[in-house]
Amino acid sequence: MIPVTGFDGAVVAVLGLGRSGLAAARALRAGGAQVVVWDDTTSARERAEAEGFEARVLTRDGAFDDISCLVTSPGIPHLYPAPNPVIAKALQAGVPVDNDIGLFFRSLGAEFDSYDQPPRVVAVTGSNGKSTTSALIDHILTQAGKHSQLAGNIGRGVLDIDPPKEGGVVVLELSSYQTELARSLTPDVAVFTNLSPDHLDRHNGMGGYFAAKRRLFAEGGPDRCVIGVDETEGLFLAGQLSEGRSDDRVIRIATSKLTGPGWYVFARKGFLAEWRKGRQVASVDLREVAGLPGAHNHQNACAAWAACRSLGLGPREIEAGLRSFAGLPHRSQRIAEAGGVHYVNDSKATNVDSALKALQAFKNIRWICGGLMKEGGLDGLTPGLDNVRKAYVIGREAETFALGLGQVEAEICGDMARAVAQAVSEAEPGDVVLLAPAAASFDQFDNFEKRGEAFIAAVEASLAG
Ligand code: UMA
Repeated sequence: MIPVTGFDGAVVAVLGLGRSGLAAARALRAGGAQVVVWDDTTSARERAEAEGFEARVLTRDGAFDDISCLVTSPGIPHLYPAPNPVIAKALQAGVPVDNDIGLFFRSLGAEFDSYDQPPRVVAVTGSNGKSTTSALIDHILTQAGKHSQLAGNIGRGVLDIDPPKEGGVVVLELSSYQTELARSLTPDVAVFTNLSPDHLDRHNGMGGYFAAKRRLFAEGGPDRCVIGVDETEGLFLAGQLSEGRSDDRVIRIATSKLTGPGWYVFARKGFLAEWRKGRQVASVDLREVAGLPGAHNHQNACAAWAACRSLGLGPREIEAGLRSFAGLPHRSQRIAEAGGVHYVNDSKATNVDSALKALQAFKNIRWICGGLMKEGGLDGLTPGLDNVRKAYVIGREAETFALGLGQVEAEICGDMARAVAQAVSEAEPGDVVLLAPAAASFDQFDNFEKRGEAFIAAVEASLAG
């Protein structure tokens, strides 16, 4: 745990007692604050009360009279579509609103000033690939013998980590919810992977969403900025941050060739290349890297490469880390190979955009898809459908889903066990049985993780039988 500094003796309120909130409450208490808490769910409040925290109804009149700061959780709206009533109350009372990320950065500064080699923080944001990129950076650093810790949107509250060691690195995955609110945001290296529409209700549209992510690169911000320039927003951001055409502050990354005097890492036709001041510095064949299949993962590899170079690692060290990366569960996760057939779990592909990337990453696909359909229809999948041999459709809306797949042969299977059994029985050597649903899981599963686990269990059962 990282004790939060600056609130010794002050009353601080924590709203939301999930992974980030509870860790924040503990870290504030460790730093000497008097913590009062609230969560709209009774069981969450009771869990905190059992740890000795005082629950306070923060919407009642005068609730904020003695409070110095409100610390809130990312899942709780703080501005759009409308602030949560507790946050509205704090804003009306003129009480500063912060989150665990802001507390982390302010505490890190004070706590570790005495180190000869202060810890360095890498923060990764963007619409897609931030979990894989963050986990990959952490893996490469660990393999290279550095003390690295991974936290943030990836599932671990940032204040929950151990105090960083001398020369250690903290890798943070940050969502737009987190970057929009944090009052202190000072990473040493900041990464912007890419931008596509997401969470628009929470940011009042695309402009608000981009603005939330850009806070990571505020004036006087990171020493090194790694920016994906495949989209206009990334190009614009890189232009704003760079100090000249051949500067060292910005490393541009892309899925097409970049030329010029600057610092670039790009992946094209399966090869990663690093160029600096007009000369190629390194090149790696990513087609042999099993844990990172597909162009979207090659972009993640570029981002991780650039971040690790910024921390002083050499090309050979980074390449070794890429090769030994196993991938994250439920994201292009290779789970089995039998009789020349590969089995891949991409349950995280909950929308058309990410499912398309999975379809473009493989050939001869026996595709398990369907679930709770999202707005916008399935037309966006068209560029990937040539790689599909047959679709095995699951979910309560399987028939509607199958109708949206055009010319692709589709069988309505209904549930996961049946879809997998059918795909296994029909697969031929060279095929890939791929779960990439292009839909949410909630019609049949609690979440995408449970759906992925059901796929793995069904594959194991079918192969054993
Ligand atoms: N709550 C209220 N009132 C509300 C809403 C929620 O009291 O109106 C309470 C809930 O009862 C619950 C708590 O708030 O007890 C949940 O807070 P939360 O939703 O912020 O969840 P945490 O457990 O704190 O997890 C958060 C991130 N969640 C979200 O951003 C929604 C986790 O990212 C993150 O891993 C974790 O902090 C640690 O940093 C998850 C996520 O879905 C993976 N992220 C989104 C995404 O990736 O798309 C942004």
